[in-house]
Amino acid sequence: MKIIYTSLLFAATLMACNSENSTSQTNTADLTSENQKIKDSIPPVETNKANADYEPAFEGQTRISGVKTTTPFQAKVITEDLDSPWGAVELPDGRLLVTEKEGVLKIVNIETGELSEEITGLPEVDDRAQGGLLGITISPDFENDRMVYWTFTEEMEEGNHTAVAKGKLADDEKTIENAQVIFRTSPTYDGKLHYGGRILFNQEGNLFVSVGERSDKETRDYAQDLGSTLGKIVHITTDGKAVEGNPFADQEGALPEIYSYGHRNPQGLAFHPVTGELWSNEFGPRGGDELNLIKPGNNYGWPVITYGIEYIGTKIGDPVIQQKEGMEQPVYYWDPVISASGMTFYAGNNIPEWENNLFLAGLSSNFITRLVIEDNKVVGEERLLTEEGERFRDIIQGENGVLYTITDGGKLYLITN
Ligand SMILES: [Ca+2]
Repeated sequence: MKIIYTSLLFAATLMACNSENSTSQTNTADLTSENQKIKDSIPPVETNKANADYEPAFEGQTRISGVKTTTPFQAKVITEDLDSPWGAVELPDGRLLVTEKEGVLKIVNIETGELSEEITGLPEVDDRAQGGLLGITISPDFENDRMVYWTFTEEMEEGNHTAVAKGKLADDEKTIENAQVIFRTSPTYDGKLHYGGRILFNQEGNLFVSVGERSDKETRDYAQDLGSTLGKIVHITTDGKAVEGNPFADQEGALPEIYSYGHRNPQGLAFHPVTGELWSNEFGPRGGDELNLIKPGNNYGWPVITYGIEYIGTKIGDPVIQQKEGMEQPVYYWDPVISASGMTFYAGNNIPEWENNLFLAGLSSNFITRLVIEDNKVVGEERLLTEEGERFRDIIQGENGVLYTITDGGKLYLITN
């Protein structure tokens, strides 16, 4: 009886296989799902135990299948002489303008690896702990106006805050002329952590700036307070004014510069090359780093909902919840954290396999995370440059299709095929 049953089962399985084979040879949809299966066969890159026992809100929100780059590529060290570089932007001639945390701005010649002298004329920065000279970008019309925009920690009598400044790079490239602070986040607070600090132009010529909530328990709730710009992504003009049409412009008691809120320490900002949508990553608590798709007026939940726990091990929130109506779920989260700072989408031609993938520079994780994103969902994750042992601080794409990444240890890498 048992033998007959097994044979029947075998025959049935054989038939099922045959019918599957016959359709998959002619049906492209099946071929796509075959490719998907191959992709799925790589286990998730994260194998360490999670800090929290929380369930994701949807399948694939964390620990997605691994992917592996098949195109050969190289990571070449251009210089190792930078001093705690924090942000980088490419100039029209291919050189990089780089901030150093202690308050120094320099130009790196990619061909020779040579660093310029310090560019003077920037306001003083408070570079204690996580503060300093932070993110940088240039005017979309830089070739004509030579304008540079940056964020930094500005010291005041009662504490400090993240500020945005602008100035003109002199023709001799030795100074920033007429540097002026155009925007100050509020309130000022006497602390040394969570400044956010990335800055990015959109196509309309306005700025997005990521701002942290200053970390301490007494400042955390500002992330939910529309009367403060802490724990926010702000959207301002090149004069530091609220962009017309910002989501809270007409709401009484709300600051008009706010674009999205409920953030902890958001840093990476990048526009998707195809959809044009704004994405951000933020440092979460222990086990709660997030990737978010940023939409105007949305609440990203901190400190009400989170997938992480306190660094001392206690749970966060009263009640302890990970989902709430009216609060956005992260597209993806990491537990344990990857502590990513800068990020960029790849829209170059050098490595077609990477087209529209997201690259995040990881600090304590010591690697670059590559995410494959389809229909606003993460479908694959890879870790790159793991053997370098560096704290990766920022990653940008050059016009010529290469990636550049800078490290706390002072290195600048060029990544290409
Ligand atoms: Ca969140």
